[in-house]
Amino acid sequence: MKMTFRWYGDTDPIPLSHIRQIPGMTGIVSAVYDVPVGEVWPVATIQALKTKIESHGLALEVIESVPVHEDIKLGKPSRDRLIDNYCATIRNLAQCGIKVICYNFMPVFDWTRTTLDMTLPDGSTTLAFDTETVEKIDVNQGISLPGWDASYRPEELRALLADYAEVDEETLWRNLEYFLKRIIPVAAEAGIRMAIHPDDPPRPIFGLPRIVKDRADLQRLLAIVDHPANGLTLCSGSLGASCKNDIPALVREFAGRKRIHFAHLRNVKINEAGDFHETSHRSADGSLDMAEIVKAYYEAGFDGYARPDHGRMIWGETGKPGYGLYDRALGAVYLNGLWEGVAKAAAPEIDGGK
Ligand code: DNO
Ligand code: MN
Repeated sequence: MKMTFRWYGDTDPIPLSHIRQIPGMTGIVSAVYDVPVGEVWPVATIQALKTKIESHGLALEVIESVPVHEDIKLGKPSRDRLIDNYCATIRNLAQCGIKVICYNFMPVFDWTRTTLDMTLPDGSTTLAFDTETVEKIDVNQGISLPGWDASYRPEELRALLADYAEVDEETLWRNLEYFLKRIIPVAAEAGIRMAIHPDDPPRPIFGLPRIVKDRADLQRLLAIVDHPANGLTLCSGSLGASCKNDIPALVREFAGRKRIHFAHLRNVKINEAGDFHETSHRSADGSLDMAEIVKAYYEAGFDGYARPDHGRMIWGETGKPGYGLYDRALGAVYLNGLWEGVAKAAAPEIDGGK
């Protein structure tokens, strides 16, 4: 398992020199942020990002994310040009030594939360989702939830939601299939592994379809193009927001089939109403058994990339909610500790089970 850390580029308040000091940190997960969605990422821009990261002794082998244009998800005629561009970006990334591309196929919104700063008993703050709050929102009146307002103007959002009125789950599957059949051969030839991130939370919201939310969806997705280049980002916190998903079992199955290329490791505290909040990574603090999850990866022979995904805001830190330095650093070290424990128990003769 190669531990990595997400970094948002030059505007990220966390310096690479600090990330490098996290024990066991091997690389950065990042993206090109100044190219509009749907356009091609130039080699020179990717190379400059990589050179900067490498100058801090860290690797850049995973991209999160290359966003998928809404017209592709909607199946609009413009998708062919946009998919050509996506393929060009895949080739350019491969040329710069990238190995894994994370992406998602969630209509309109990426992860959805109702608050970005719920206070936990210890005074830290965290991201949370309250089902009732979301159910009360009338999308036609406009949506006001934290983190969203920046992405779309109200009239743009209304137009986009109107376009999606025609897209049910099966249509979205067909559009995903069309996309995968075009991009996976290109990725396979370039030596890139595509890794879809599951929907977060793993259920439809605001009447928008969500199709990457449970075991059956993951199986269906992998079968569309049955090749290692068509793989998964297994996000424990996203899938784990549904009590129906058994995360260690999913890891055993899909890492066993060598189809997990990127592990997002984080914990969530869930209830049966579907509400949840993110917690520290420690098993005792949330609903997921992180030790069992890490053990499942170890036993499946996982040698891909992992990251602590989100963290709480602690020690007075400010910045992008979920993406502070301290709690993610603690998470990374805790997860590496779990790995070392499992590895040593399995093979005590190998130093630290490395
Ligand atoms: C949530 C995060 C996501 C993720 C994107 C990937 O768990 O990991 O924001 O980065 O959905 O496309
Ligand atoms: Mn994730």
